[in-house]
Amino acid sequence: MATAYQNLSEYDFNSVPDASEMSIGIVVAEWNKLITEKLLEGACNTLEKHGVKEENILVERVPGSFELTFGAKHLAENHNLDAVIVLGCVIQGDTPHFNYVCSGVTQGITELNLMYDIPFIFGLLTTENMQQAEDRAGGRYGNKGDEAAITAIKMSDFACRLKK
Ligand code: DLZ
Repeated sequence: MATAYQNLSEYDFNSVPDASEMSIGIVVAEWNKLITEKLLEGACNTLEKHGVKEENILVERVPGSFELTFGAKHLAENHNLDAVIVLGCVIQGDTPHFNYVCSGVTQGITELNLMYDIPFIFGLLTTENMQQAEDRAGGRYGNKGDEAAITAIKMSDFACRLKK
């Protein structure tokens, strides 16, 4: 959770493994596109900063966050990837819809992590309002996309090391 104590874009550069041989899939939700495109930009920039080649970053878009699980599963099944990141932004409204979408994605991504040998990274903003989302999409609390990219690199390195 990003707070004044934890900026999403701050990390120790040297603690991140070399990612020049990694292939990473990213599924992005089109709902709240102004936010999710910023998450995507952050994720791609951060992956490339750590060596991932542009041609080894596979980006696919789905209509909303609820579809992220399906999109991530299909990316994993049809491509040779080291990790899949999902990026979305669910903003609380007047109905309980927010809760259903958030718990659907959380459960879906958890299940994918149990089903497959590659990590699925949860880059979903779940906020009360647009300001909180902006604060976490390149605003004062950093960018959730950066955090998701670093996590993808670390977890795919983790999976690779334990396989040997
Ligand atoms: C329907 C809906 C609503 C109300 N809000 C959001 C949201 O804040 N963020 C988001 O990513 N998607 C939202 N959606 C769309 C659902 O995720 C999904 O695309 C539709 O319910 C169709 O399955």
